Amino acid sequence: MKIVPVPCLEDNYSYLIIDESSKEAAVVDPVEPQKVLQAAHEYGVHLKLVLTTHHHWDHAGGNEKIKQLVPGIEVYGGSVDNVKGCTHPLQNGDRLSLGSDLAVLALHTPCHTRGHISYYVTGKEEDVPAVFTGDTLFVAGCGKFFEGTAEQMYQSLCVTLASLPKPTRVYCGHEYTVKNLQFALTVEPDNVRVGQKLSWAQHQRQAGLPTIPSTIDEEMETNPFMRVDLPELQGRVGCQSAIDALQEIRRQKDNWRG
Ligand code: GBP
Ligand code: ZN
Repeated sequence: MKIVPVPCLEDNYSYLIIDESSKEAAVVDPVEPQKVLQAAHEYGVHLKLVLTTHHHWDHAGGNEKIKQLVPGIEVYGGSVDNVKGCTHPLQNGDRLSLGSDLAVLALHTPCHTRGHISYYVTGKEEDVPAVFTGDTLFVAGCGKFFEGTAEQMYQSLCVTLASLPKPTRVYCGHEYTVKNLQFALTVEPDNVRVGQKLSWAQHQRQAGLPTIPSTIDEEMETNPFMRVDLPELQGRVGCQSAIDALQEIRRQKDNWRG
């Protein structure tokens, strides 16, 4: 399995997921189809599937165009999300295969949007699994609660995604890492790993490099939204439950001007 990030728009990421044996590829959120086709050409791969994380235009807005450019491409998206150009609506737990070695599992991770899907991809025995989390889980952050509740985001982040194997690589929908870690330090000023990751992320960005992938393990250690089960963190934001703490941290982030 090979993953190629394709930066798009201001701070979005599309991704090519390549099955190296067959040279078949899937693309996550191809908002600028030309850039994705260019990358597919460079790697000599054939695009078979579009995996849409959610209906927002900066993720699904390229679907109609890529269908014109790649006849026969299959477009997947959450069945309750009204994804533009969707040909194959997905439910939680649906499985797809890509080429000879890759398997894709659809995980319903609602709250940012009602039908948001994260895609968990596994390959050959030696491949580390990957999850494409769209605008549900960002590196050190999470998406705004546009179409759901703190209960749903808790389920999506702290149950569904947190249950994946710890080494799973996390590929998210936007490059928000530096701001997210600066905010994370306001919640947990003594979290050494947050401070260390912030200076690493600043160096990456100054060098024009991405800060993805993260891992599920790293997110459990540094992402305040995934740490709401910790009583210390609940205490710091004046809450007595994980869901109240998640709601409160989201409220603080919505009002935070870093
Ligand atoms: C920033 O920090 O860079 N520009 C600001 C915030 C995802 S994109 C931008 C923002 O609000 N981003 C959204 C988010 O969830 N951020 C998490 C956070 O700030 O902590 N979007 O483009 C957003 O989902 C969109 C598109 C939204 C269509 C609604 C519709 Br309808
Ligand atoms: Zn979004």
